[in-house]
Amino acid sequence: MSDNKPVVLHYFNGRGKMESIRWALAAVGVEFEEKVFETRENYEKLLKSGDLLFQQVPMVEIDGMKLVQTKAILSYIAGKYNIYGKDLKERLYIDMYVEGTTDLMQLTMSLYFMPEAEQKKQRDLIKQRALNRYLPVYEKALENQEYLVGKKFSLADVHLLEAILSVEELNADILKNLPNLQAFKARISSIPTIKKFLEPGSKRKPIPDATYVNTVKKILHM
Ligand SMILES: N[C@@H](CCC(=O)N[C@@H](CS)C(=O)NCC(=O)O)C(=O)O
Repeated sequence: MSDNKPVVLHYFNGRGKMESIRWALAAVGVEFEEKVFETRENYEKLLKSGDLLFQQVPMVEIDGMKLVQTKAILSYIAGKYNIYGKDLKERLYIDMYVEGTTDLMQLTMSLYFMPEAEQKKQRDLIKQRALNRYLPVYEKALENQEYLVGKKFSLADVHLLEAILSVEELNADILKNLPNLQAFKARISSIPTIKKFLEPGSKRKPIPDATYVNTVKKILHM
């Protein structure tokens, strides 16, 4: 089913649900192009094309297919590029860890779309959930382990690094009392493909600003 066409991502010009897909592709060293929509017209054109199975983005053109649903897209990339465990049990753990980091990142993702007055409460919630629910799980899992699952880098690792960075943007010292996660962050950030993605000029998207938030709201009639 493979072809030589480039991988093309269809999304807004910002992080959102697509950012984890950018991270995964970057981690496995796959180049991609982006078709970003800046206006409602761009978005409607894609809607009318019938290429969005559920009339939603992210959409990714890969191997002659037009994939939607973030989880499914991540699983496909992880399976295809061998970062999805060695057996069903490892895959299950990768899925569970990825769902955990997805839930945590959902909190940071929605923060930027909230009215100013509600943001303080959300920031407190993010910190509390990170420290009391999510990060301790990963800290424990990394006790005497280089990677979250098995002895090999997986989708769970790249997803966790993305989540750590998104929480650190709001709380710089969030890893203060989490030594395994500090070491993990340094280790995963130094993997050459990931190191490159972390450098300026990569396709990693910046922290959402007002322009991005307003563009998305306008396009989606939010
Ligand atoms: N379950 C889907 C949800 C996708 C989703 O909610 N996409 C938003 C943009 S981030 C969208 O297209 N919203 C327009 C709509 O739902 O009509 C996924 O994880 O990919």
